[in-house]
Amino acid sequence: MSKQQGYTNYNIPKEKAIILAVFLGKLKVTAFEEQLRELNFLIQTGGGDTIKTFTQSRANIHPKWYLGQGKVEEIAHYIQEKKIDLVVSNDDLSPAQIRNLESLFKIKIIDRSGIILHIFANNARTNRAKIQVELAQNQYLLPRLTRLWTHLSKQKGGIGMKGPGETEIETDRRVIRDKIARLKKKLQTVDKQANTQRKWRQKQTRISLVGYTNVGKSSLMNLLTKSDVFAQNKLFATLDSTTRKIFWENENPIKAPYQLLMSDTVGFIRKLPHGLIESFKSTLDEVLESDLLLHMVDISNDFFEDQMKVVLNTLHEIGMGEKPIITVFNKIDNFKPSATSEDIFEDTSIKSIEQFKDLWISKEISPSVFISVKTKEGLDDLITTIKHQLDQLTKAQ
Ligand SMILES: Nc1nc2c(ncn2[C@@H]2O[C@H](COP(=O)(O)OP(=O)(O)OP(=O)(O)O)[C@@H](O)[C@H]2O)c(=O)[nH]1
Ligand SMILES: [Mg+2]
Repeated sequence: MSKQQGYTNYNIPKEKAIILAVFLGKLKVTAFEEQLRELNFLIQTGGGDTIKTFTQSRANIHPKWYLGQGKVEEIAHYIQEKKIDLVVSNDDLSPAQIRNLESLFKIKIIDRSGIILHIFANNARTNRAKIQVELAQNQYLLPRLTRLWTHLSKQKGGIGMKGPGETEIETDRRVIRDKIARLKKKLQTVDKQANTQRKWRQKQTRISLVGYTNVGKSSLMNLLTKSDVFAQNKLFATLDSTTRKIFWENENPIKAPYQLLMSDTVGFIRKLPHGLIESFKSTLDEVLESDLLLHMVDISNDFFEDQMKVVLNTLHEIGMGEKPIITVFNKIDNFKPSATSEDIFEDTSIKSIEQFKDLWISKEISPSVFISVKTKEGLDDLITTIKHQLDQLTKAQ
């Protein structure tokens, strides 16, 4: 672990959190459960401990309370009885819903975007990432400021109350507006510097790792570039992109005609707050200028197909939908046959990774490789496929 990127919050007692979630019936139950598992993981990564999850099946989200009024009153009792610190909702709440729930619960309410922003604020290490996160945080906060929030932030820190580093979140609207303007200017200056840095790389062939959060991008980066990027079983361990030379084949850099550079980038997640995508666009320029994308997928996750869709949609949204892609299925050491859903292969029940490979490759969606960074299986194949793809691209030019 690089010292610079170590987490600092180990000694702070965990905040007791509860989750509120509406089940709208449009999703499959298993997909809803996966959302809750992921939200739980987000809370844990952010330094909280989920004590209980309250769910309710409804036709619509309640405009005033998110859940039904009776349920909300029951939750208010629970909060008081169990001395809960934090309420996290699975869906993004309107400023009015936050105000109403806060006035009843009298504790912090954070939605999914709020937790994601909090994790980003905790994990931002480089100057650029800090500015980007702080900007997104302030933009998110501006319409949501409540009197309780102002009151709480004066009392103590905790989830959602801190900006990047140790700075307390500002709760005065006017000051926040000024801050947003200042951060935007600052970001422009930093982006300009980064652009100059990127120029020297322009003649080299570049590959970017993209994918859902926690799929193993930084682990692969470390292995192939002999570097020490922070990789851990936490969400959004990486925020800023890092670019290094690829070393493989007897530990020498891959020889001409390519000087291969690889960039590791921020991971994606479903419902990534829009402000964050906006702020991180400049970091993702690295990806925009790369010749080839490695879309890394965690094949051991039951919902890897959903995760793939989120990544491809996000890439589209930021204007990178047309880049050549190699799909890299990682964690094959942990492949569970049950993980493959019937979505891709309809009635076929998948019994082994071999069978999955054959079926997937026969679909020829994009070139794909199956690897395990943990056991190093499939890495030679990955390098060969990368070279082959780059050859094809050069020929096509
Ligand atoms: N079983 C198994 N675990 C792996 C493999 N590759 C990575 N991991 C684990 O997956 C977790 C996430 O790895 P990272 O490399 O940090 O993932 P990332 O995609 O960079 O994640 P973020 O930067 O947080 O978006 C770590 O605990 C790794 O040890 C693999 O091939 N098999
Ligand atoms: Mg990473």
